[in-house]
Amino acid sequence: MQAKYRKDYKAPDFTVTDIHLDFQLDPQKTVVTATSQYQRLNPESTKLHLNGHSFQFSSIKLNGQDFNHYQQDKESLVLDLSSVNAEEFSLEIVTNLKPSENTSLQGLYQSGDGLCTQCEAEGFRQITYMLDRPDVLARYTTKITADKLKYPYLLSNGNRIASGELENNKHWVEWNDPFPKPSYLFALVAGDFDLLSDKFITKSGREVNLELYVDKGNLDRADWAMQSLKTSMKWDEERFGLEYDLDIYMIVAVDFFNMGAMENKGLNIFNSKYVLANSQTATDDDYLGIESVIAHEYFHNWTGNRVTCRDWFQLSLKEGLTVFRDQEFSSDVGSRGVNRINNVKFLRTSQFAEDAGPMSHPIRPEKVIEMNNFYTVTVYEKGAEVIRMLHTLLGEEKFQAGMKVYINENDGKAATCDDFVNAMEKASGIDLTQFRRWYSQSGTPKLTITDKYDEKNHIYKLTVSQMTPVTADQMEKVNLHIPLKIALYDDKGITQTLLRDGEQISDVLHITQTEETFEFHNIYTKPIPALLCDFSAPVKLDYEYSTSQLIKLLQFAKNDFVRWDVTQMLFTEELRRNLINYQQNVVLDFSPEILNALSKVLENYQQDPALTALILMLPKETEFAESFKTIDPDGISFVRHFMVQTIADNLKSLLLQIYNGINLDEYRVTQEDIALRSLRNVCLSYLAYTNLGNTLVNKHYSYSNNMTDTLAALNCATKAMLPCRDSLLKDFEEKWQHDGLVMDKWFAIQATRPDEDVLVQVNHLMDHSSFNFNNPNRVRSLIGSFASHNLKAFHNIDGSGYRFLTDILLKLNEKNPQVASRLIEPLIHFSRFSAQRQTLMKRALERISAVENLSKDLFEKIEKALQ
Ligand code: B3K
Ligand code: ZN
Repeated sequence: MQAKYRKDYKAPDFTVTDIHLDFQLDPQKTVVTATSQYQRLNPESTKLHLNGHSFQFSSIKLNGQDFNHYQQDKESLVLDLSSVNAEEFSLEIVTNLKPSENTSLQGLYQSGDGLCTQCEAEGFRQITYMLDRPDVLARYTTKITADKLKYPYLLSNGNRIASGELENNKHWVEWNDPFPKPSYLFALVAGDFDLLSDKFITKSGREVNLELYVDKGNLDRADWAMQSLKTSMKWDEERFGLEYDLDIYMIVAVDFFNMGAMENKGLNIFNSKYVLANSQTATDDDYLGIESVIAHEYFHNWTGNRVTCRDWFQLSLKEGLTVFRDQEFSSDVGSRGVNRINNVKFLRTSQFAEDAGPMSHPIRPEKVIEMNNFYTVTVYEKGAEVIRMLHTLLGEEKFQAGMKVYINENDGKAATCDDFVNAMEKASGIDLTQFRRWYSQSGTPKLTITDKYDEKNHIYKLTVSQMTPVTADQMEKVNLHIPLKIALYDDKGITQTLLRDGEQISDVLHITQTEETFEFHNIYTKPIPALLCDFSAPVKLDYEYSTSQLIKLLQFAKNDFVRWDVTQMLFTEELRRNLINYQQNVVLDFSPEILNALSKVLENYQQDPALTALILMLPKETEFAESFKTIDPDGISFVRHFMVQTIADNLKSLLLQIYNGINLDEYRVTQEDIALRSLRNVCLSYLAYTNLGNTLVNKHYSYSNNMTDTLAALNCATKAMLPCRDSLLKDFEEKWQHDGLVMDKWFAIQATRPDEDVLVQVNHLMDHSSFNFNNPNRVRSLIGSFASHNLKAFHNIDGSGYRFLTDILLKLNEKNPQVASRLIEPLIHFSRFSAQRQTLMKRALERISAVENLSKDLFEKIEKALQ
């Protein structure tokens, strides 16, 4: 299969300035007539390569005349224009589509009773032949005709400009989007919905109509999304000075969707998971997730739509930046510390693993077979970290000045990552030459730090060396420009001023060399260093902290992230030590100092309940696994369970006191209440393992007036295998079986049960009336949770987990390759498992790679893994 390389980019020979799309909608046969105005940009060029597949090609006309100088193959139509002299011409192309049979959920497809599109990255070419590349920007008008009863709403990008009634119960609506855009931002929706309308007045006084479309009967779950949209619009004006540009902004929630949401111009299409919420159906995390995805898609209007990407290798230009923007939004409207910790948790588990595995790539990839495989945690989350480092190096004011330059110089254009860094450099005057390497180098750098205290001269020295390990895609590594934010504390927890030769210096050290030493003067006692405050760079840290240093930082560090991070180090060390005990058949033990430190944190919970909850949460098995060269699933599971049990036994009375002391009657989605709920539920998650467990959890479930608490109880009952669990699971199922979105939570819990026979259960559940193999949300919650979050069962040494996933992947390869390609991830990371498991995993991959019609998506990953 053909790979594309970043270095081969060539500006297009032709472009489209205007396109008119006519859709005669029908789920069995939709007729699309695309009339486009083409311009020849390269006077030498006589061949026009159009992309297109998976439709029935009906006809083509050039300047209104039938045209037959073309060659057609599986994925394109190549027009021979040697006889066409004009620099501008029109093409009218007619295609026929079958949305009801399109299970790939790309292009035009059916979701429930409605029809919708997904065009990013290369889905537009499943609708008609087109120059389907992001650097071809055209003005779109779209006329949609359909049955009036089945499809009362006909939506597309931009403004509604005309509509009318036809015979046979049909009607039509025409849309015009005044902003030129690439084809990947095109969208169409047709269906019957409930509509929530609102308004937003922009800072310059323009009125914008906000329309949120949800399935009939779901209006009571739409308010939070609408509120989140308005908060996002206001925030973007205040923090980035960016105002919305059309008179209407629409969001449609659909049940069948491959990812979270899509930022189509003026018409966002969302996975209903990221729209629908009320206290009975959604957890606090769901609420926060919705707020951030609504914000993310809205922010794309400027970073993605008005300024788009020149080619798909530049994806992080819009995604890294927009993730950074949504993270900043969540931190401004919620808790900065909590957001930072959760983002780092995700980055460390998923992105670090990706960079250490067969799919390792820089945030701006060099080589791609299937573009959909590169919507990765590296491009998104590491991409956002790179933007965050720029923000740290420049400071808010210069960063915002850089944003202005970037937007002004690139508005209406397709830009590159270099354009962005150039704008930052121009506005700030800061040299970013070395920093640019973050865009082309993959892998997680490691900072090794040692220190020396010179008691006589009161000088403290930190020696920092950097090294990026070789990755699957790249043998040679160079030094990066890494901002390292530090703080020094004395033994009592007093922050030491950072001085050099009497002058105060920045707390951000610029690491640029293989090894360098930084001196701090006037330090009168040996300090305890807090390193990588706020996780100032996406790196691994190697500094030999003693347990007592870590405990002190946990007690007095000013930085929330640092307090959480040192606890992670303490937990990881405990696990590592005990894993050796386990493997050598020695009794396990838990350090009393750590238990003591944890109880102090709990005693002071009122200072910061949210942070207390995060500190107390033991890393998941999969999170622990991340710190091992060779992963022992059974050992990690055993030792982690021991740790939970020990904390529960030793801190029981304190946990119970806090649990009982937190009373929240009414359910409110406020930062304070979310924090208290999460702390109370963390307490419960330990108490579940004590003799009070069954009573407490049962009560927690029956008194709950919201999904957060209900789900917490269900989780505790399942993980601790309490006697009440079957009745709770049954009760939940009876109450929610009509609602797939809510049942996803139940499926995920079932898939991560600690029971030996969990795989039998999972297989069983695929026949459950709420399960639907064609719905990506269902597949991810049941099968994805099993493969990615049930470490022990998936990696069962009998190979049953691998065989199960393989069978599923073979089915999905044909139906929905994008979902298959996400699901295969745990299988391609075999190199960190024992030889016996590796053999089984490789065999599974070989079985998949042997099938006919292997999708590009799976081919690319399997090939890299087996290389
Ligand atoms: N831009 C879309 C993702 C498209 C994924 C295509 N496979 C959503 C987002 O990042 O906002
Ligand atoms: Zn995005």
